[in-house]
Amino acid sequence: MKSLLDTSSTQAAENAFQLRCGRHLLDLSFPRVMGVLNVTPDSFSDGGQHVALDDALRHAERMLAEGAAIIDVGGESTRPGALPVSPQEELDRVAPVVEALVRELDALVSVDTSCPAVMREAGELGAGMINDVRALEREGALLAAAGSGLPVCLMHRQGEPQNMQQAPSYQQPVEEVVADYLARRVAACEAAGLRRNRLLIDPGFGFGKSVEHNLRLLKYMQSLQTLALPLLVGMSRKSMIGKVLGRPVEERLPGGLALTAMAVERGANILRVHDVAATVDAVNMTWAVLQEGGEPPLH
Ligand code: 9MG
Repeated sequence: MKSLLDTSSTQAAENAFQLRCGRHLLDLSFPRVMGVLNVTPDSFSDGGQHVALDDALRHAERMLAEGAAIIDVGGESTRPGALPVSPQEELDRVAPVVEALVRELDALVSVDTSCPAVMREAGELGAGMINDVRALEREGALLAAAGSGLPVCLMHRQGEPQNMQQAPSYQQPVEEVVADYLARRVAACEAAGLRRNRLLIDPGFGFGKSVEHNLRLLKYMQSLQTLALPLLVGMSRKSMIGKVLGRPVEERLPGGLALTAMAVERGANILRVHDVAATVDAVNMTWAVLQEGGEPPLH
């Protein structure tokens, strides 16, 4: 008979909710917020504001104080129509910021990149995660990510930023994103030596999807749980909100919070957002309902 003092199974259950991210252990037993820090001159919703190192640090510090668990640093814009940058240019933008966030704030930093050279450098710089909107499809990315030792978020997209919103087309969006694409990328990662306990998945809202595709993916997002991997979603300020509500980018927060609540109810583990404080409140409120009260999580 199992002793009441034997906590091994409880610990195993708890560990299933923890993600090793370099020096950090990320607790995913409740939904976490990832703050967006773009270090590009052309990012769609905060373009050019946080390029200077000091500004980037202050902005990240504020997001952490507001409850962000992760800061996602990106040096190549992925907004529709964005042009690619060279690996060196991307490294020059990202590296000093990652280094400073780790050194000055001891932050858990995710690096938003598809570039193998940047992935290789990310671990060395002290980053804790790789966020790849191309799901490690670029040549050399699987090997680079595997060698970094970091967890990787694999995101679905159709097309490339330059053309992805021109005519997105699916027969069955949910099945094609989950079973046809993400499941295959997970298998490719495992074949390259990236174990499942280092993988997260993301349906890629807005990446080669019409408004109808996005709404359907969110409505049926529970389907992603069949892959039994942590689920990251990014809908903050995206055009799906603008198109449904007729709002410009700076007026999309209320719509985004509604989507956040629905995503949490459907099993999202990480919410990638620009507006951290408001999102933390929305997450905590939704979580309190799902838990039927109790303490809100300490973000
Ligand atoms: C970089 N980036 C922009 N949008 C994103 C989203 O929805 N998910 C992830 N993982 N990254 C994103």
